Amino acid sequence: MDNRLIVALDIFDGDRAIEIASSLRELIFAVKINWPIILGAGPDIVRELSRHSRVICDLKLADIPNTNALITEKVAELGAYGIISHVFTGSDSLRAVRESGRKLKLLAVVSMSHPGGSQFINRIHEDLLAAAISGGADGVIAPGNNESLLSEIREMGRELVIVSPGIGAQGGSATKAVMAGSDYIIVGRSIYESPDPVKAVEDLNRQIHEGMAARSTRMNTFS
Ligand code: BMP
Repeated sequence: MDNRLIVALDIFDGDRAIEIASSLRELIFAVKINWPIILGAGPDIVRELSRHSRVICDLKLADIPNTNALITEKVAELGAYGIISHVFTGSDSLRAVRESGRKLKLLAVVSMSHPGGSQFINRIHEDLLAAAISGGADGVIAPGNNESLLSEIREMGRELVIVSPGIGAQGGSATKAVMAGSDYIIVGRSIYESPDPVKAVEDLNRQIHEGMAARSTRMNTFS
């Protein structure tokens, strides 16, 4: 099965996160964790979740190269699969993440899905995309609920892996996002707040596969 769904576990409770990850392991590509669970359950949650799934640490790094490198070193040590970094701080900051976490998949944020995204970041996505590529990113984060921006980013980077949040709670459709260019879909609340997360994931997987069947460009995959 070609799993393209990444589950965002934006919760505090480590045991619940492990329970969700282990129940979904055959159905998803990875889990994505962010500050809520790292602050709620401690950094070892990365190691524990890694027993059940690939783990992408969404720390949205936005610092000078040295600080970014130190954080990345720890994330790699904890056994994560990937890391998410901002790139508006410049290619040198992103390159520090690349060099400190050689084995990590590196995703750079080039545009965002919330309304405030249009205030600054989504206006400079072309420059951010160029900096992401020159900084050594394996893929970029682009909004699944903004199909015109997604298509534009897809057009600018045919070889790019595009990973998209903004589905469900933020209004986007997984099918439409994949048709517009997303290679992987991130979903949080529609899964972890569902009374039946397995069913929620099965429904989303169906929607993603509908998008894949209707898509005109090829799907890119993490190598
Ligand atoms: P939800 O499906 O509950 O809206 O969660 C989306 C997830 O993707 C959250 O973890 C959020 O931090 C992340 N995200 C986002 O929503 N928009 C972006 O532009 C970038 C993100 O990383």
